[in-house]
Amino acid sequence: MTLPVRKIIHVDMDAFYASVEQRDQPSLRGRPLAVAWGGKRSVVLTASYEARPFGVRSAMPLYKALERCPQLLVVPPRFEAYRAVSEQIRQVFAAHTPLIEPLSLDEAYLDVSEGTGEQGRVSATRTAQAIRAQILAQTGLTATAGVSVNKFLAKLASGLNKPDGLTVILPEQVQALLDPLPVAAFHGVGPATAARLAWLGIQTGADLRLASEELLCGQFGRLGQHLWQIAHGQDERPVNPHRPHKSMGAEETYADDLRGVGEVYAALPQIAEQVERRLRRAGLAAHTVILKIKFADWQVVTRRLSLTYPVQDAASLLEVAARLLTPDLLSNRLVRLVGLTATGLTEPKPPPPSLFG
Ligand code: TTP
Ligand code: MG
Repeated sequence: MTLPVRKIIHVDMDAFYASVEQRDQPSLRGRPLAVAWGGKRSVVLTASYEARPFGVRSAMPLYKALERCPQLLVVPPRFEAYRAVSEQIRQVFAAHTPLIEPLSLDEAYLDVSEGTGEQGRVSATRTAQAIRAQILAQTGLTATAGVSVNKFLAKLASGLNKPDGLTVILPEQVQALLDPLPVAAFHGVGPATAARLAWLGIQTGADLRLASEELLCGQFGRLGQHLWQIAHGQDERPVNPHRPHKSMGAEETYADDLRGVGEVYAALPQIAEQVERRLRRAGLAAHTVILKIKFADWQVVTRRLSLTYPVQDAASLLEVAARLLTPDLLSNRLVRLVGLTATGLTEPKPPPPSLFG
């Protein structure tokens, strides 16, 4: 049985917060710009395309960005403006399909397999072009789109030709495109998985594609099957229209059980960084942090702490986790899994000087 071929579009606004600022303040146009809160823990939320050749990147500490680009202009974020644009682009999407999955304020997947027009199925490429043109007309901002047969390939496509681009990945191009990519470029591969794959001698898309499905499933369970499939350009994940995030988390299961507060604490930074990445991508911060521990006997305990300021960065998440991780929580038991979840999600606010005063 062959499944019907889907048509998926991934739309991503270019240098989103920075472009909105440049649109609204003409003096910022054509100049290297970072959007960032001021202050000690300040990081770059995004950089304009003029700043990127200097090596200024999202999530970089602001002081480092200023070292790389001393003439960098810095403005604080204005989330009401970004939310308003986000609303406008979602209305543009909705004119083309009801199957819209927003990933963040500036990014969404669209399933346009079924044409909405009288004429029935329409070309996904033409739909993507129309969406880009309508976004520009209505918001004054450029968007980049990727078109392909599934979510993974559509997102990969949009990343190939930024800013203000449109890329189509056809099925016959998939293997040549995926084979040379590092495994970290594949959906579902975080730093821990990348390290375990490297240990197995799997570094590239080609290595992943040629690995046996049994090996990957044996090592990674369901994730292994997913990895094998996406290395073959297969991704059956549907475009899921209703997905407001209530929480975001990351967890890690250890091949060798952890013993004691010290070993668990040492495991936390990597997990906190993953949670930070997810929060950043969604443009969200957390009022509450939950620490989850699963013991060797599979008993699970969780502890939570709520903060007056929402946090997003790994250092703050780690600070909270360290408060929750006390010797009595473990009481000398062996730990097989550690997780952190961020909940009470909200818009980021300027970071306080200290979380715990
Ligand atoms: P992205 O789409 O990742 O980046 P971008 O739109 O700024 O640039 P690109 O042209 O490469 O797509 O993120 C969208 C917005 O989300 C970004 O403008 C600001 C916010 N964001 C953060 O606040 N922190 C982050 O670390 C990242 C990656 C994004
Ligand atoms: Mg973007």
